[in-house]
Amino acid sequence: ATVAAKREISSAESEESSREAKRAKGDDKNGEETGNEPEWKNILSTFTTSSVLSDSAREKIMFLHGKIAGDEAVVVLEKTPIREESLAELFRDSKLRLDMRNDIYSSYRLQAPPHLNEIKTTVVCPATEKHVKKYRRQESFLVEETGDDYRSVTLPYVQQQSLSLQWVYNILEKKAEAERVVYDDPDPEVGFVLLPDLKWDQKQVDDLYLIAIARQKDIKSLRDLSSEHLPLLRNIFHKGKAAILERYNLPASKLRVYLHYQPSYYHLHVHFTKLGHDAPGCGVERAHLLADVIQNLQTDPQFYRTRTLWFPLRADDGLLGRFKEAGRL
Ligand code: GTA
Repeated sequence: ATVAAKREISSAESEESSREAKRAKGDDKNGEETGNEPEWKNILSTFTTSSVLSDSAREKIMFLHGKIAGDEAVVVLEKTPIREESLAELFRDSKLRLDMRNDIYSSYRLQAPPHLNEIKTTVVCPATEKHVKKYRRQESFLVEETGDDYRSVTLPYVQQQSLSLQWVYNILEKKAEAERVVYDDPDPEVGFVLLPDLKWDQKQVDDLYLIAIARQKDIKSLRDLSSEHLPLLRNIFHKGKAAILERYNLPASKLRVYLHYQPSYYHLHVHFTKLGHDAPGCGVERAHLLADVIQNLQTDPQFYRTRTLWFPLRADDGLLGRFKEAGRL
């Protein structure tokens, strides 16, 4: 992991230095997209918190609902892991205050330099009610969905109520995150874009999280897959793993490659996370290994259109209400 982590840091550093060079030349893509260069600008200075949607002291994360300049917003604050490469600087440049000492034991408060003490912050604004619900701590229920349930209950709900896919189209059309893309296969049938997931700060390979977004726009989820999509799925699987090995020096044996069912966003995408990193949504009730998906479609071309699938839904998820109304719960 250390070698891989170093590789990641050095690749992040080289990306940063090439961005610096581009900024200097005035052709930084991100700068072009926004009309400004990325800068320290506190759009959260006017954030007013209306509620804590959920939090975890162990995971050091907090999900907040509130408003930014009158718009509904969800803000996720997450303390970042301590990085091995910054230890020397951390010990050298921090302030240390003794809390207590007893025999050979002592405890301290360490005040790190601000740049070693950043909080990864995700902002959704304007946020819809669906975003707010997604991040609120909720009891979940396991739902059993037959192929017929999908067509009569789930599909009509998904067609009416899905979250916007604008961010996906922005990535595919290089209107956003273009400088973050790790691999791009432009083929309209089997092509995809592989890039770091919103949840990954790219600071260390230990919590690596990338997503591969299919270029085909008409595949909503696992349920739409049939054997005709095998070339696309195999392409994502093989080229995605190769690109991660090349960029992060992480072999396929260290990767968990899967699809979510139900996903939050109904455009086919595949999650690549590091084995051992407990990524949200990687449990058996939601994650379907891409290797299994490929095998199942090889055995039965209509596997995912006909089989019963199980998945968890939160108590206030509208889809759960539809399953109840249909007498399926
Ligand atoms: N690069 O703009 C984006 C972007 N968006 C909007 C979403 N993603 C993006 N990636 C890029 N740019 O992994 C990523 C998401 C997710 C994937 C969509 O696309 O980060 P999915 O359709 O299967 O939906 O995947 P999923 O996994 O439910 O989405 P999401 O948003 O990650 O929600 C998962 C749940 O994890 C949330 O309900 C939340 O409560 C929980 N969670 C736990 N930890 C975190 C965290 N650190 N940050 C955010 N959510 C977290």
